[in-house]
Amino acid sequence: MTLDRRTVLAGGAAFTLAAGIPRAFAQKKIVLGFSQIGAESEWRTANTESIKSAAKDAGIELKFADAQQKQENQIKAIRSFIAQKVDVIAFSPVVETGFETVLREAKAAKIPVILTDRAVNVKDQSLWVSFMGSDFTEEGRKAGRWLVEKMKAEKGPVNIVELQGTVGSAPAIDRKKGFEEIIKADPKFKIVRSQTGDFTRAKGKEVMEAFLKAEGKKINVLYAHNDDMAIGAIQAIEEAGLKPAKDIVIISIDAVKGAFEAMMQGKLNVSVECSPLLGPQLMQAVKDVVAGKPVPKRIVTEEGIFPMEVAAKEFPKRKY
Ligand code: GZL
Repeated sequence: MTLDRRTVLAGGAAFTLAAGIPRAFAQKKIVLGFSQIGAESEWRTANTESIKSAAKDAGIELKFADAQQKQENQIKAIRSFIAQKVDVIAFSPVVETGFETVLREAKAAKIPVILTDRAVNVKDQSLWVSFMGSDFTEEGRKAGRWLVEKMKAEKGPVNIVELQGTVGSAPAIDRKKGFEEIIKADPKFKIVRSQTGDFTRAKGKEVMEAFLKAEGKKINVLYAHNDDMAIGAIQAIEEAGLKPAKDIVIISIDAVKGAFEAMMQGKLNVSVECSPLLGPQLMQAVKDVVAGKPVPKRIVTEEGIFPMEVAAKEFPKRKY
């Protein structure tokens, strides 16, 4: 058989030689559509950075949409990705419910969906191929266990105010659940006020001001579902003439740089780690899905807890 310079038969498949590179090897770039919640916190900013840099490193074309914390914008973005026939869709659902219809549309279009960071609450688990992110309930339990240990010598009552994350979001629901599961063992712990601060510094400060007006010096502990709300609340506590981390014990979650700075200033007692660095794992999962390889249904990020006593030592090692 003469070798035609343009066509080569190899392994039963025909490759057209173009510019000397067999077409099969000059593969088209994988296109990933990603719908991000917004830019509400340091955590979210670090998460976005991780996803963008990992896509670049992986040679994956990233179509990135910022929903500004609105579910309707996430749904619109997913529909747009479907229309553009991307290879894979990934997103961090701002709340657990309300995505079933658009996920069915993605399934009908044969576009696999990967959940990152937060879960969705759907009956049909085939609507998404993999969910990677933290165990928020365990994060809440870690916060509760730290408080029980911290207060073991206290007779009580220990009055707690709680700044919840975004209403209806997986982290807000599960961090509350995990924390209460632990503290309910001892009746001296009482959550006297609980309200959402929507994961932002501004709202965290505003709600803490209201808590202080209503409860005043009766507050012993603040449990904030993320560091940004805790940092906002610290400002409110100082403006009320109280000493954060001394007059009011403060527990939060994420372990972002701002939390380490607050702990090194002696204004935050502890932060439970919740890693935003999901980019590399996501890109590997995208490549595996496109290649038809199996991908775990659930990928849990391993995380620690950082009390203020270790903050200065740990800070230089932090990646977000
Ligand atoms: C947790 C993530 C939460 C962070 C907040 O994985 O969804 O959203 O705890 C962020 O800081 O806004």
